[in-house]
Amino acid sequence: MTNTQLPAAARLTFESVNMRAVSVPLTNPIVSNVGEFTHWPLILIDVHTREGVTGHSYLEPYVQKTIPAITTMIQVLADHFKGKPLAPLDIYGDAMKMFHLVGREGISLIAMAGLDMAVWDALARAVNLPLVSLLGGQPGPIRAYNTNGLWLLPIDKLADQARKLVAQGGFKALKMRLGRKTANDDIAAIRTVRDAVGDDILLMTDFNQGMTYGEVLQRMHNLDDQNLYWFEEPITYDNLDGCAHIAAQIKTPLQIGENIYGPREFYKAVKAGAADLYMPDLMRIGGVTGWMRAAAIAGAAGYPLSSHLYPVVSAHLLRVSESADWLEWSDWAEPVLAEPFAVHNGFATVSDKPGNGLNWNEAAVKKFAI
Ligand code: SMN
Ligand code: MG
Repeated sequence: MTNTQLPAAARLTFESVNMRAVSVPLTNPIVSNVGEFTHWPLILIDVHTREGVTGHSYLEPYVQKTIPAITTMIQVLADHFKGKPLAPLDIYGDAMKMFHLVGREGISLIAMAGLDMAVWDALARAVNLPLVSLLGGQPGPIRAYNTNGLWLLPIDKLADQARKLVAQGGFKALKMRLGRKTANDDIAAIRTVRDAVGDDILLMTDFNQGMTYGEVLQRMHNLDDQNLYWFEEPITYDNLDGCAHIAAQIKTPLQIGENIYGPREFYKAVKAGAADLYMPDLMRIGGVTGWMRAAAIAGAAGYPLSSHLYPVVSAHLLRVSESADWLEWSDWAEPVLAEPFAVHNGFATVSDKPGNGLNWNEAAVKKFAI
């Protein structure tokens, strides 16, 4: 079917992209094995169509200095797709063909993901459906854990923060960061959080790739009886064999995925038996298109699938993922969003509004512009 044979509402043509960078302050600054951040940079992306519908997305580039490299790549793609049908799978395929000469991962895929999410948003808005419905599912709840704090802080700061994090949305699960100097320091941190919120709150834990394989073998066995819900990224993300060995030796489920670039790398991780649980990040897995392909692999292989950051858009995708598990809820982008994405009783809810749920608070975008 050519573009002109489609019903009018779905017949969209790529016109241009508009990008704005902002940096928003974090309520609980990040202190982790991947860096310390007091502010969180975001690239806000608007894809304009010739027919007048606009799609929104954002990227979280972590390192502010990399923003020009990412926006340059997005502009390269936008120039290439100008005047072409707004067909996300064709756009993705075409972009991957272009990228095989410079590498399909890293900034190439990050740029593609940013564009892809906005393209899908424009399509959903054009047909007046929430993204989840366009993808064949329905709006509704998804269970969420709070990731907004419990960084590698002094242990006496953890109890108060843990109680506040639970109260932020009636959460039944929190993520805390581990990988302190010694196993005993980690155990003291876990005890402090448990004493503060009780044993019924599930505790996800994240090492942010902070340990060597040798250190992990010792540390994980020490922590294996702490009733933790998962161990996330104990070692460098691309050591799939190392992850597989660790997963085979510990009782606590091993979680990875936020640093997997695209469905092909996702498939390699699954084939290597690198983890028990997976949590793709929309920016690195390749946007909506990349997510749907990775979700099919996880579903077929029987691995639970959670999300990493991007809660608003990820919630739509979890609702259509066969093995959907947990939404990682962060409020870091909220200062520039028109509507808050609240959690009640531990559940976030995908609404029936058209699109992926992202609209900008223009006054805030101005205020936080960089
Ligand atoms: C994380 C996310 C963003 C910044 C630092 C660390 C973490 C997570 O890996 O899974 O939330
Ligand atoms: Mg993580």
